[in-house]
Amino acid sequence: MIDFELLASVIRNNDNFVITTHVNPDGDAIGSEMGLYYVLKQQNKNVKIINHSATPYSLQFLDDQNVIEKYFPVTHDEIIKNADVIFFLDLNVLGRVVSMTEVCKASKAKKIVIDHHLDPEEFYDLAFTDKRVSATGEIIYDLIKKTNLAELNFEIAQALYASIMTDTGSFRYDRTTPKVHKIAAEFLSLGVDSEFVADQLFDKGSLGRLKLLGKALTSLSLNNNGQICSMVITKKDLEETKADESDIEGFVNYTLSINGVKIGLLFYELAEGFKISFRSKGNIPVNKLAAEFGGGGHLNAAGARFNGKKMNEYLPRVIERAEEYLK
Ligand SMILES: [Mn+2]
Repeated sequence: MIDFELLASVIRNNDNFVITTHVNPDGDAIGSEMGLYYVLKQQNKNVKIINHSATPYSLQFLDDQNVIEKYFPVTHDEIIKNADVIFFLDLNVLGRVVSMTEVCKASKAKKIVIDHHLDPEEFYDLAFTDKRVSATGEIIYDLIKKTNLAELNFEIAQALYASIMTDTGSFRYDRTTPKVHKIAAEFLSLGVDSEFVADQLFDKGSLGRLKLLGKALTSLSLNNNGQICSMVITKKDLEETKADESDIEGFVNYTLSINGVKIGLLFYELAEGFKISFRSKGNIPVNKLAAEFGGGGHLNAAGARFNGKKMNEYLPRVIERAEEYLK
């Protein structure tokens, strides 16, 4: 159980806050950051949101006043070093802040994780985590409800609605609990426009993104009697379609949309090395499969990065290991 009073007292008793999240932020990352930002602002705190990655176009509607800053050492290192508290949202491994890792380590700030992934790495002073909740945004909602830190207003509701909508796959995945729907109902009653948010989140793609999706879908192949589906995206695919890494968000879900598939794998080449996204149905623990390759994540959604490695050499081995999890 999360001790919300402890979290609230940390907020009340400090003045200078930095909020950050993981590389390639998704709707939960940006939504929970904005939600927490508004909570802290209602307490009249000094708050900076500083991220390794720029905010993807599809999430910029959550930050219409441009408060999120992309990390730039000259501008931000002193702020990060001298903050009282750094909040790490929606991540369980410090390395997920990539270029900000070292300055965060060197900071005198209290390091606080708010997250819903499994098995957090111990880099923090305090962690407020619950792997049963749908999204980090749901924890921010509970913080508001269980303490009197902030009033739930439209801005917060819209940010947290985007969090939950993203991380539940639009209210489809297993942690779409009755509570999640009650929270969503409350957000709608505060004026959140479900059609607008869905349009922003899902219908703001580029032509390049769809062309890349075309190539990715053409690459699909099945193994293990149709129970494992893999998708491959090469550097060349990205170049030819003029898409970028953030466009790949969500592609992996197509692997699970085929009848009979229990494990979906997306292999994609980076400038240096490659990355795999793992997805599964039911109780197949792809976070354990990912961990075999130095990655991690949730039971049904995980990832691993391979720096300086060749994708083609790993592909058959990963599929072979995945087969073990179907036995
Ligand atoms: Mn999340």
